[in-house]
Amino acid sequence: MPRADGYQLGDSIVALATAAGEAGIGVLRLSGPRALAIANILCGLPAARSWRPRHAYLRAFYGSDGELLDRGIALYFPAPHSYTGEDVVELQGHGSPVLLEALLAAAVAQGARLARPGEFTERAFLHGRLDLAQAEAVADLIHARSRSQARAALASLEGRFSEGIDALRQQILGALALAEAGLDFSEEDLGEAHMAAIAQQLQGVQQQLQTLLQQSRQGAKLGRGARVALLGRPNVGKSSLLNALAGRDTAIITPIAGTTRDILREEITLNGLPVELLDTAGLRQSDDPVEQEGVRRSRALLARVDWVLLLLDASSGWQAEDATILAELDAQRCTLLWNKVDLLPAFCPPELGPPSFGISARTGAGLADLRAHLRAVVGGEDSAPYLARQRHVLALEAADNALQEAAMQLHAGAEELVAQGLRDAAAALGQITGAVDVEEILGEIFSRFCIGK
Ligand SMILES: Nc1nc2c(ncn2[C@@H]2O[C@H](COP(=O)(O)OP(=O)(O)OP(=O)(O)O)[C@@H](O)[C@H]2O)c(=O)[nH]1
Ligand SMILES: [Mg+2]
Repeated sequence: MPRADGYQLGDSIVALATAAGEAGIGVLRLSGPRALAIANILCGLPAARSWRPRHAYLRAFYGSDGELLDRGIALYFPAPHSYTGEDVVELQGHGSPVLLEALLAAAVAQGARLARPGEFTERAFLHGRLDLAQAEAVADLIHARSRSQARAALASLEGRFSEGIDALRQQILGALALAEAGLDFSEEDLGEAHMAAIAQQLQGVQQQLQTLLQQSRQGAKLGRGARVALLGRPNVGKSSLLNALAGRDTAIITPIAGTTRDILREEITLNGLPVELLDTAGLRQSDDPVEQEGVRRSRALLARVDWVLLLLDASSGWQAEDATILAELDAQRCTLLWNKVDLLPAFCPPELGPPSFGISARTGAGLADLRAHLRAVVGGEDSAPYLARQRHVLALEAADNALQEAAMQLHAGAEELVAQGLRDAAAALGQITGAVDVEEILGEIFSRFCIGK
């Protein structure tokens, strides 16, 4: 199956499956029709030697010049019972980058091609070992930054998401068959009983799709994490709060207004939910072109965040500039934080609309409550039943639109268009698992994997 980018399923590919750097062991993985022949040569054996499947051999590993490189464990997984669905050999040696590079070079000298990122998993998909959503879950599991993400990615890898999609797609195809059967009698109108049967099925799938859509939105949010911006006048303590929440001195803090010019990022985890915190330049009128650019960037950021923490200075109270900033924000997606409460004997936040907290970035007062609040507003209370991607959410939305269209056309009695709507919905769902032609998106999906997976 040659592809424009030179992809050849018949190639035997090789990569280091373990991360670069020194470690206890390092694993070289070979996949393809010549995997075993190449492994035999690397182990100093005749190329045609057969191996017991899934048996751990202790073998010597030789470099391309025939020099002994290492001694380690060798495993053979014959097709189709392997990760890729092809013949796979794993050589597990000492985790020395020097040795592993030499072993890799020896495999290439014997005709193996260096695997592209994600190519092992791409082959697993092409051989039907995994569907596309499961293949994506492999990468998501590897890249998980929290236990919740890892748990949800594993659920997707185990097929929880794909099963839901497949079941729904089958039902839509069932409704389509019914609608198409009606088309054969185009002389008469669809019988009323027939119409009612289609309507009932359609209603059922629409309901199930809503559940899947809501769950996958949750899953996509867990996957990418939430993005939260710290905004406010200069000197109110935005950078101090970033450092306090992140637990390290990322941002420079000074008593000089206008210290932060660029957007600074820190990732924190709120009860399993990764949150990207963004510290911004204080919003004010300035003649300094560098600060002006910082202010412009702070404002531009607003469209791309899930939530805004508007910082206020409790010691100076509500100011006209604060009101100006608040007016620019979506009051449904922001929280008011009265910082520096340590400077006051007592503090009770005034009622201004959005939720308000008194905090001190300096002493840490109120930060535990703030974390719990933020977790609730940006992440919801529950973790997602599986991990999903924006691509999946968009496909489900497209399927939802197509089903609505089908329902409308059914109402109007346009059978031909009912069938078309159902066909479109099934195709949109098929894109998620790769059940329909997805050739053009494969490169994009697998290029984001690490090499060796
Ligand atoms: N007493 C007290 N001082 C604070 C607190 N948080 C910040 N400060 C002080 O306020 C000053 C400004 O803090 P920054 O964190 O740099 O403020 P900022 O909002 O990032 O300022 P710009 O980057 O200039 O917009 C520094 O002198 C901090 O030490 C707090 O909770 N209590
Ligand atoms: Mg700052």
